[in-house]
Amino acid sequence: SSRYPCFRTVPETYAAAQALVKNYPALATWQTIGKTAGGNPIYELVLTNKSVTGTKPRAVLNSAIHAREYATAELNLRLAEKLAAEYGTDPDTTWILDSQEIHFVFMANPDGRAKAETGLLWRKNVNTRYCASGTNKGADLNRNFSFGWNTGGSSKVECDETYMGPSAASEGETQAIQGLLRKTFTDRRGPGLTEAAPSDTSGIYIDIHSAGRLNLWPWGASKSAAPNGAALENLGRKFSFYNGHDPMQAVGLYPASGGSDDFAYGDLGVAAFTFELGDDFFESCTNFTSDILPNNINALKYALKVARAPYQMA
Ligand code: 0X9
Ligand code: ZN
Repeated sequence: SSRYPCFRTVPETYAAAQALVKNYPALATWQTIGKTAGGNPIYELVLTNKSVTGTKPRAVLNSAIHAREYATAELNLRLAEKLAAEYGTDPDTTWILDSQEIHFVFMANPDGRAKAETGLLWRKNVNTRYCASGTNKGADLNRNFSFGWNTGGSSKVECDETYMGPSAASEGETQAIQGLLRKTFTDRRGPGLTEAAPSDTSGIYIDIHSAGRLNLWPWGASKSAAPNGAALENLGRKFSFYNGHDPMQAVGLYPASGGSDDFAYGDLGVAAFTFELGDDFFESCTNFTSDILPNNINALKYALKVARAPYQMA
């Protein structure tokens, strides 16, 4: 956008995704996964070599669930563009797209993002039912997921930045992501159960946020270690090797319930991480291009390579 020149707007992002489908029809699919509070569609892009059929392990990469976290959607889109462009020449990428399905949600909160693009420091969705007489309308989508909803670190006050919503998964945006995760990761094993077989539909979920340079893993609402917290920590530390982020259990940032990471891990038994990119919501083009983008592309590519490793055991 003109205000933030390194970060494409909602319509620019959708146009770029549709261009991928047009230019790489053997790899790319663009489809609707749900609707926002304002009635607008929420989309996903799927990348995989469609001529290799059969059940493949999956990865879901989500971004911009918090409206003002600009660098997150651009990173996610740049990764998709890079994977499509280097398929057939880069051996890692060719392996990733032959053997796995990668699901990208670039704009998980497009109404909120469009509002942020008008110059506001917007975080929540734009559900005008909440905070009707105030200005800070909407719910914090990363407090609205149904696993462990309302178990601390989220607000019941409608005008607050971390308003959890009136009930678990009350928001269309939350329902879209939960629905995508449930349909993509069909095991529904929940935490503490058995290791996945390599041929099943498990994989990895990464929710991309900013800021703070952190790689976070569940739990985010409870101080207790996740059932396979040691394996999650091990993987989080490997991501840190690529992106330079500090690795920690999400609760170490602050306790917050109803996050999408805890849902993916707790409800579905999928290895789940939250990346917090960079130092600010508005990164300079220099920081983004020279640091955040290349280092996190490497971390995410590594994540896609190991998505079918037994880390998804929960
Ligand atoms: O508070 C959040 O939702 C995330 N940080 S942010 O500054 N981008 O708002 C962190 C979420 C970590 N995960 C959980 N607490 N479940
Ligand atoms: Zn965030």
